[in-house]
Amino acid sequence: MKEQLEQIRASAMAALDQAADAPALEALRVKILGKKGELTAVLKTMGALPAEERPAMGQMANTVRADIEKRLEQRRSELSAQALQAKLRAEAVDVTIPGQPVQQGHKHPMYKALDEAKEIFIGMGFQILDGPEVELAEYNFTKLNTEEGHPARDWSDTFYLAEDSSVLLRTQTSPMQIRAMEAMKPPIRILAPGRVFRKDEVDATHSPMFHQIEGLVVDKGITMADLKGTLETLVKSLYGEDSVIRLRPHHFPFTEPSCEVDVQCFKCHGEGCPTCKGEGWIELLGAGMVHPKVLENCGIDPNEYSGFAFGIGLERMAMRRFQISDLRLIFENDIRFLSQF
Ligand code: 2NM
Repeated sequence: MKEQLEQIRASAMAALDQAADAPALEALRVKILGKKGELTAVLKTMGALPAEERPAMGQMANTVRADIEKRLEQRRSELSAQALQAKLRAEAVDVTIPGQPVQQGHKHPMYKALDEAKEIFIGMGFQILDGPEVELAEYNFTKLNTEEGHPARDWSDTFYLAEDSSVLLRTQTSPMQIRAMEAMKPPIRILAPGRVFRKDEVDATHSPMFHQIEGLVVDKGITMADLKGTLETLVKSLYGEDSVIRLRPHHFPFTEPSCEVDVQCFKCHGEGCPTCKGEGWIELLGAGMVHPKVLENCGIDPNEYSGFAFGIGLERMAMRRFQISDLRLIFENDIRFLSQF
């Protein structure tokens, strides 16, 4: 029996040294130390030994088991260390390999122009507002003193979303001004930039979707002089301190009096040239004193308060700012064009 135990120990040690991985180790443990294992089988024959030999054999069997278990544990940690090393080698990342250069974009020229305008108005204490593009005719027209039957409300000019013409894509950003006047108490100084929609055919100066920046100031004692000073500040910041503007009488339903604002041609300084089409002046925007009816429609007493408002086409502003000749270039998003700005 002693030889048998020695034999089991020797072959177990050799087999454990050979084992290549954790499953192989486990199979060996079952084969040698398990309930039906080699060592257990030998122990079962102990009963056949003379009584005086049993303690020594029992002790030896325990030593053999302990030796095998110790070796088993050693191999287990050796193999798991090896496995970890192999995994680390396999998953190694070479952090010294140069990266792929990232193609960096930049702001669209129209949004550069918008950001410039926003900064100028924020500097004058205006708040920037955002509003819905799908509007009620009530806000887009009626409250803006443009009653039913007015030609601006015609189906041929406006994208209506309801058969009864009550819901539409806003044709101007002024409905946002109405919402602001209803919600805020004067003094009000707001700027509402955003998309507007009109049934226009696409050409070099028209698009069914374009952007407007509308501004509104309402307070006690606001006059046309405030309007002119504010717009002069805008134009001088955009086109230079020596810029000259003029106000021409005009008509809008929501302002009275109304005007159009021109800037003296920055190329020819009023002489007349191709840039200003020989006029000497370039049309910039529409503006006026908010109509008393519009103030009233928003719950503001026109005897106590007055205000001015203006609207600028953002695309046209960007085209002038960056000398872009065709409106379609703004919307085509051709990288070869956009990367120039
Ligand atoms: C323009 C021209 C003139 C305008 C008026 C208002 C409001 F809501 F206060 F009545 N908002 N915007 C206005 C006035 C817009 O765009 C060419």
